Amino acid sequence: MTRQNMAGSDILIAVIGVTGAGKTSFISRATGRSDLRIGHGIDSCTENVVAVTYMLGRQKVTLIDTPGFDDSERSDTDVLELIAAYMAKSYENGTLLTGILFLQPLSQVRLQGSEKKRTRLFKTILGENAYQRVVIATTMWNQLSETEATARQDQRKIRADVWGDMISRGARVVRHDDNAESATAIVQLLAQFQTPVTLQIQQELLACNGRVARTSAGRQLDEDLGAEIAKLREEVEALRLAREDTASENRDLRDKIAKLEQERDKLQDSDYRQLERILAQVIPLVLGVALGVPPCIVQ
Ligand SMILES: Nc1nc2c(ncn2[C@@H]2O[C@H](COP(=O)(O)OP(=O)(O)OP(=O)(O)O)[C@@H](O)[C@H]2O)c(=O)[nH]1
Ligand SMILES: [Mg+2]
Repeated sequence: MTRQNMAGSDILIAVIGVTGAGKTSFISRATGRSDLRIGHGIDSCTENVVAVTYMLGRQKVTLIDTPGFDDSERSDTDVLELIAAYMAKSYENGTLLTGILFLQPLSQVRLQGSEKKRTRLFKTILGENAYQRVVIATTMWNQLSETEATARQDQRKIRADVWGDMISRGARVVRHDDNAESATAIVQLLAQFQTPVTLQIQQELLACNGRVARTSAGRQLDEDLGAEIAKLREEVEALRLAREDTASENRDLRDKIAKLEQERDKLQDSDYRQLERILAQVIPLVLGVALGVPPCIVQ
C-alpha cells in the first residue's frame, strides 16, 4: 500500500467523539476554515460525515468530520450507520485512514455511564489493532482549572475501561487548547504514521455484507440498548407497584375520611337536651343499683 491513499490525500484522519466534543471546531482551527458549522446551542450540529481537505506544508491532509454519538436529534444507531456507511465505502474504494483523532471533552464532573458506554462503542468501531493509531485529544481545558482538568484526564488514563487499554496498546493522550497551533501540532502527530490503518468495523462490514448489526460495534450497541430497555422496564414495574401501594393507601384514606364524616354528621345531629333526657334516665337507674334499690322503685 502506498503512503498516498486513493482519496489523493497524504494524510487521512477520522475525527470522532461524542456530540459537542469539539470535532468541527478542531477541524476549523486546523484548517483555518470559518465556514464549517459549529454548534453553539444545546442541539447537536454535524449531521453527516464531511471530509475537509487542506494543505499542511506540502502535505495534503483530509480531516473527516463525523456526527457525534449522544446526539440530540438522532439515535446512536443512526450515527453508527452513518459512520459505518462512510467507512465501508472508503475501505471498498481503497481510501484508508492514516489515524484516528478521538476528542473527549473534560467538562463532565464525573465519569458518567454514558461516557463509558460511548467510549466502549468507539473502541469496538476501531478494534484493538487500530489503537496504536489513535490520538485522544482532551478539550474544554479553558472551562475548568488546570488542576481539575489534569485530574479528570488522569482519571480516564488510568482506567482500563476508559482509555487505559487503548494507551497500553499505543494510543496517545494529548491536550487540545482550542487554537490553531494546538490543532496543527495534533495533526502533525497523526501525520507521522507511515502506513494506513484499517478499522475493525471496515473489515467486519466487508465480511458480513454490510450488516451493521453483525459488527462488534453493532452488537455492542444492541447490548447497550438491551440494558437500557431492561432498566426502563424495571422503572415501569417500580412505578406500577408504587401505584398499587398508592391505591391501597388511597382506600385507607378514603375509609378514614368516611369515618370522620360520619363523626362530623353525628356531631351535627347531637342535641344536648336529648342527651340530658338520656342521662336523666340513666343516672337514677345507676344510683338505684348502687343503693340496692330495685329499678322499679326508682321509676
Ligand atoms: N471552551 C471550549 N469550547 C469548545 C472547545 N471545542 C469546542 N468548543 C465549543 O463547543 C461547542 C460545540 O463544538 P462543535 O465543534 O460544534 O462540536 P462537535 O463535536 O462538532 O459537535 P457535533 O457536530 O454535534 O457532533 C461550540 O460552542 C464550540 O465553540 C474547547 O476546546 N474549549
Ligand atoms: Mg460537528
